[in-house]
Amino acid sequence: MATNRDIQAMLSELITLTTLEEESPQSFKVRAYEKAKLALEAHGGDITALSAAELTRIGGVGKATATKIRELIDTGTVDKIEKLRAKYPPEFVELSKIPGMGPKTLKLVRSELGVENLEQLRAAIDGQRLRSLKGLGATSEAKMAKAIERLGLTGKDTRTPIADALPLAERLVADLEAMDEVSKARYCGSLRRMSETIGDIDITVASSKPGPVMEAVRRHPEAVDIVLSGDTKTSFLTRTGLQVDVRVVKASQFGAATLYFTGSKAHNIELRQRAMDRGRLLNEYGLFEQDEDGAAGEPVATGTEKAIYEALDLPYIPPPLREATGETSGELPDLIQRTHMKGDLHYHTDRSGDGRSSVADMVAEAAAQGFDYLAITDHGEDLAINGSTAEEMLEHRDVIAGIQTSYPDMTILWGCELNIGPAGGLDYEPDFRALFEYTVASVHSHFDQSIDDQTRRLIAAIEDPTVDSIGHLTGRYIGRRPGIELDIDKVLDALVANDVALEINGALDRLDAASDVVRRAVDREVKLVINTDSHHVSELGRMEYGVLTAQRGWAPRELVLNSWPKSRLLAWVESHR
Ligand code: DGT
Ligand code: CA
Ligand code: CA
Ligand code: ZN
Repeated sequence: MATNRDIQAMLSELITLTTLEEESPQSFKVRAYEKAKLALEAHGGDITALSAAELTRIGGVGKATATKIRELIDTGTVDKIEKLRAKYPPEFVELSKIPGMGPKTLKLVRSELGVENLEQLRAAIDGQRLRSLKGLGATSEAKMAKAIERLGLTGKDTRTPIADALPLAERLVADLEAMDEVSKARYCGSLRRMSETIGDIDITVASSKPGPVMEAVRRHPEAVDIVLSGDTKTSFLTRTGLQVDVRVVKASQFGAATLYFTGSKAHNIELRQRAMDRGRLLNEYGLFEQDEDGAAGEPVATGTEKAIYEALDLPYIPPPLREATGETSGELPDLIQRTHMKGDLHYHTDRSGDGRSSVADMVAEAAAQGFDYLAITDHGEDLAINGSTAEEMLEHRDVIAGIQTSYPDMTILWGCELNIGPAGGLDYEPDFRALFEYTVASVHSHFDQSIDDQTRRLIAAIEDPTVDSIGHLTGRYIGRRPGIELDIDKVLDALVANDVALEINGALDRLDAASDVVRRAVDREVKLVINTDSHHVSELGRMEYGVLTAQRGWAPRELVLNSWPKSRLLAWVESHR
């Protein structure tokens, strides 16, 4: 049975494939699919119950799109997509992620140079064959080589961005947990540790009946290719070639198994050594007393990770910290937790061109999270069609003030997401900018400058007295667009000197600042702020991912300003004005 999510996935694929077919992301057909996708997302209800005629009554959904949606629901496939897939295999589609590889260029390298995949593209670049093509030169060749390198695209062992792997893993876990035979299921591995890219997904299931569980996994709609079919372990590939390993263990050994399969390998080695130092053995089945002959004897702890850590004289170590970077040897910080978060300070409404929910709905959703404060930060005027003029922002202020009266317990700040221009300039006149009650300044353009220029650019924005925080530091999209290059030490020093906060953006394709940057920021006591950057009411769950990324950077509660009580947060904001 197709779900709303399948329909969204189908439309995403149609957008990608049709962009290639029509040789432009601006083509009429591509725009129609994009409009339909946004309209259905905003619609919210169960789409699968609607007829084609009812679908077209949702504004934004055209007749051709409605027919394809019904085709997916009724037959499980869409003929048009099958045809396009045959013409554009996944390894070819993947090339479109490379900056500079627009659909026209892709078509050209395919027809002129026979390039079908990354290996062949690399060879063409190495052989300086790209520069012979119309519209390309030595410079674009060099840029592309660099982009391939920085995106981490490596052909066969391509890693999957967390934004693609996590929703899939959550869905698989939910499907497994729904089975009567399953008592618990959890995704482990690099995904649970919040790595930015994932080699494969590791799922551990607690069940006393592995047979039916393995059968369900083999029949799962995501499993298009079974690579290993065992009694307690099944591995399969998804349509995009991502491998999923599912292992079944006894409920009494679930903790030991999830500990082992969460890794990292280096963390496991430290734990095993610690066990040996205590005359014990640690493996994927549990922590055991060691017999005289060195074999595993009486179990000490097996059922939960917490019990095993305790028996090793360690506090519970949250998965994002399990990287063998000091977590088993010293004190852990008083780590930030999701339950500490008291507000969101980077938040859009449909005042922004790319915002998709009304200000009333967005505020209601924030209040439903129990937030004590909220900063509405729609885009400044320099962001072309997505931005707002000064007059529009003033009207918006009145709208927000009107809504504020209905939420006496939540303080709503009238804010702005300022655009950091190519040389560090910001939107509006300084006097007008100073009116905003809170600002986040971010890079949205000019990704190709030198590291020195980018560093100067960021520091200029940080030094501007109207800036409270820096949003998504590098502007990267994991696996799709490398961010700007920065001298991180200099930027962090400027943040401290100007008491400007560094955002950890919870959008899964951003997770920016990255956890390694966060850890360096924590060393310098840079103030942090964890935000969702929501553009739609469905996006507030990103707070959890932001918090996990902050944990991965060892962020203590004290440094995260939107975990502070309202009075303290407002005093800090006030001190900046
Ligand atoms: P990935 O999949 O490359 O993103 O990274 P992981 O960390 O998910 O690695 P994976 O899938 O190869 O293995 C999952 C976990 O299983 C790993 O984090 C730790 C554990 N593990 C796997 N092989 C070994 C091993 O040889 N020794 C130890 N101690 N642990 C292992
Ligand atoms: Ca893995
Ligand atoms: Ca694995
Ligand atoms: Zn934003």
